[in-house]
Amino acid sequence: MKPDPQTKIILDTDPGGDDAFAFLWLASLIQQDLAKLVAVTATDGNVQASLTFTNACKLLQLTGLDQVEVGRGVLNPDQAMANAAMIHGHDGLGNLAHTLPVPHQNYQTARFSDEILIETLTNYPGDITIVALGPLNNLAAAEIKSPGILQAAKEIVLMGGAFRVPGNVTPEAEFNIAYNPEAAALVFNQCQNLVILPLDVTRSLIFTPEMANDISQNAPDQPITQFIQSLCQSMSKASLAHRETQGIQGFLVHDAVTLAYLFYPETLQFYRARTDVETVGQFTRGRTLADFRHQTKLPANAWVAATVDPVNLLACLIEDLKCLGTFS
Ligand SMILES: [Ca+2]
Repeated sequence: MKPDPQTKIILDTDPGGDDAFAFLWLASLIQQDLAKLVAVTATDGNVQASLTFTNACKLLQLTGLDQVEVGRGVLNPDQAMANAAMIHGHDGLGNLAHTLPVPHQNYQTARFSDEILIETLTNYPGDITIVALGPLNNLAAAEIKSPGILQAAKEIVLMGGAFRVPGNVTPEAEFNIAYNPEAAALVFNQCQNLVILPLDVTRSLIFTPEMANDISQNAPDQPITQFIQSLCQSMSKASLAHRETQGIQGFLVHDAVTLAYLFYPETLQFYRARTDVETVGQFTRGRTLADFRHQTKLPANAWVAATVDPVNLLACLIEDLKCLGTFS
């Protein structure tokens, strides 16, 4: 099933190595007229807000989408959780950001991401899909300023949480939720239009250097394919060092799974549930929960991905990234 070609997407992102792969996948789908990118709302997360803004601008420039507005991330008031530069490099893009084109957008003069979210959702109620790839600082800020605004989104498709598997930054919590649990809890509590792609499904999405080679072979000299190769090498090294891939050379393209849901839904299976975020536990802060009890409970607010077909999902990603190489 192909989505409505008029599907309008806001990408809320903290690039981020795996964000970059989601970005490139979306760029390919846009070039194939399957999606429209309305705005990018950068968010504080993997690295600080100024860097995620610049990285988002650079990725847009790389893919010929630099006319799209980029918002600057609302800062996370709680700085207790370290960012993820140990995985994504000090620049957020595997220390490769300097190899990408210099953006024309300016962080200091950019609008804040929550402002863009509020304006766009107000102008297109029921028509915007938010694809959220980082901590939910911007979404929560928009909801606080304009209560009810997030329900105006068609869907909020987010990568985050760990329901029946361990976390990745604490024994119980996944990074995007743990970085700002209060923001995540607010979004979970105010919305019934959530689609959650947790670690439960992303842990088996290992993108390997062989896959990068496969994508590159038809256009090895293109900046995009060279970036894919280099980023894969850099991320794989960090991921192996942090034992994220069961000893396999490669890295987890967590964020890309959001696009699989939107464009290749046959690669995933979901359950409908009431979900919540723990905000106070000494050991469980940032944990995500689904209520599986067979009794009266609060209404469901989310579809949660439970299983994935990683071979088919990665094959779809690879085929679309090959198209991107030939477009550039
Ligand atoms: Ca991310």
